Amino acid sequence: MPPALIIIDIQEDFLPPDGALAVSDGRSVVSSINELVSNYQWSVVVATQDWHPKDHTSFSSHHNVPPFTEIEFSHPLGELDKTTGNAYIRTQTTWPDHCVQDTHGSDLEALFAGHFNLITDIPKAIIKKGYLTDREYYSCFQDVWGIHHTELGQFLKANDITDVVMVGLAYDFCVLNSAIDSSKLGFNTSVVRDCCRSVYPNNDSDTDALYKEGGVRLITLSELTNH
Ligand code: VGL
Ligand code: ZN
Repeated sequence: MPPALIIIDIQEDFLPPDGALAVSDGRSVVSSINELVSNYQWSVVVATQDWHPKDHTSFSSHHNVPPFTEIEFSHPLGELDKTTGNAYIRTQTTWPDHCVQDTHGSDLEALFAGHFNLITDIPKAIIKKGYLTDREYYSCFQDVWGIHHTELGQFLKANDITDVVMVGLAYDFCVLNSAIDSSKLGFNTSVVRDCCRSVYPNNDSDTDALYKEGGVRLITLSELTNH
């Protein structure tokens, strides 16, 4: 059974030169990913789409702070802190407004024209995340509190997937959290590192370690055989 290919957040807002949250050199992964879609054998192909309402809680504008400010979040349905019994508090980055629903910045159709859009012989899915206003999503499986789950886990299980290959943006946020969750869910998970780019590339060696701790295999395009 070939693996599932999961393409994370290839959207204009994560791409230079004009993306609101442009990941440096991000555009260079688009053509390799399109080739991956067309030239390799997959059981299913999934594209994820960061899809925020315009007043989303992850936006710095929502909190009247400058972008990239770290602030504390809790959620009434989130887990409780085991020592205090109060709502668990998570420190999270606030981002420039990005991937607002139905804007050019959140679009992925144009980027996949002729590749993802032309798949007709295997199941494919677009999985949206981040559409609930009051919570952040980095993983394409669930929000950061683990309360709401997208339909991705079900889609993979319904298609008898055992192995998952992930690529996309950003290596240190959504790809990282998605890959760790994929591994936790029992999928044998690999990330094609040269088809990813980071928001903070200077921290890549720390990020690599987080993947390894999460049981995720890091590979390069050249190691991916044309199965
Ligand atoms: C992402 C920050 C905010 C990502 C999404 O796709 O990595 N990062 N929203
Ligand atoms: Zn986002």
